[in-house]
Amino acid sequence: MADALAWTNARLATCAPTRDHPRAVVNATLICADGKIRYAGPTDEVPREFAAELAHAQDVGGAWITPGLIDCHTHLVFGGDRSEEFERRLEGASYAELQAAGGGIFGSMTATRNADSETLFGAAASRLRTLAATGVTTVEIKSGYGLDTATELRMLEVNRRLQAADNLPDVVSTCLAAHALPPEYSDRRDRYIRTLTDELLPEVAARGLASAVDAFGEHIAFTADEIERIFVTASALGLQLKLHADQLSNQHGAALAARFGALSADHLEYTDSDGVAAMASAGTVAVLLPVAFYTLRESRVPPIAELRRAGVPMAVATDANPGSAPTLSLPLAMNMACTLFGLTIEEALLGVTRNAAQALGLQDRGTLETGQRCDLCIWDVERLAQIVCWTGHSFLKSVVRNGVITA
Ligand code: DI6
Ligand code: FE
Repeated sequence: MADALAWTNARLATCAPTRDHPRAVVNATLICADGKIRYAGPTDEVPREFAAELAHAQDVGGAWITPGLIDCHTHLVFGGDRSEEFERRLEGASYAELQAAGGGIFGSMTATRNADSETLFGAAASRLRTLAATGVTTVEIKSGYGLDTATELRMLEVNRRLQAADNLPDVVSTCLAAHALPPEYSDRRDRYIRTLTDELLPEVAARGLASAVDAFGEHIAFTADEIERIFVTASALGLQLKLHADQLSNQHGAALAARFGALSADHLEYTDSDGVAAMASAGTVAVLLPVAFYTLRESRVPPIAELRRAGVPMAVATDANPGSAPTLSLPLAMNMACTLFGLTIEEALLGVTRNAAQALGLQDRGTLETGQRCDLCIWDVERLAQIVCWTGHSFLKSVVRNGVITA
């Protein structure tokens, strides 16, 4: 078989949903060709057609193989730096106060508007490489620091260049122009929403610059009515939906996202039982962002037990951004999801693989199953919990993206 790669004497965390197959396969072999997984299962059941591949398979000495990690919520394209706000928060200022004083998202907005595309691209590519070194093979990137038509489009064009670049994780692009009301519209809220629905979103859809539209539903951002208008337009344009929901207060964002059939509702610290029930019936994924919770020293955790009981799929992401989640490590987010939110190791792993793929509407990745894209990580660990338990150390032995060994 052309371009075949094979690993044997492995342990597989398949992350597959099938009941009749154990999620962990020991004494396993994984064979990929033409960028796709051709076989992932017990070595003694490898079909005869793969005899040649098996003969040349690399013995990984019992190492664990997981799907390539998927970071399904980031804000990686931005100008400037907000470490000064970090210092202000150490002195007691709150995130909302900093934003009210023209900082927060507005600080990044000014720096992003003032940065040229080359600078934005170079900085984002460098951040993507750092994320990739933690095992990430797919990354979602939101716009949302332009907050005017020209700069939002420019951010999404940077996403497009990142998608086309070699040697970077696969990029999924989301339009988050409804991230905050820009100062020049402070007394014209309706006008800003109309700019999005009548001007920006149609152009984003026509040019295929994003596959989804996101919004920040919060007292410091947009109301439910405003988000509804954006969602109605985005849906009609064939774009998928996501929502920053109930992060700082209960705005009934989870229920709103579910009502529109959104792929995911993200944050969810203040989501109530009705929100959880609505997400469960709509199949909306709960994206947990514990690094933002940690950075802002929040005290209220998302309703994990209820989400679990209702069977809502839970994903875990970095929320990588210069303000509320300055990190470029997805394993750190997994660690915090366990330590701060009480997820199990298996939930954290499913949260950055199968459930993260679902949060992005991607069906071709997130599990180690025949026919899936060959995105995988090989970990030099005895137990998967080691990956999550340790911070600041990488157990990665190798990363394969789209059938190509990248690390
Ligand atoms: N919630 C977040 O966690 C990010 N956006 C949002 O609506 C933070 C964005 C930032 O602080 O720059
Ligand atoms: Fe975010």
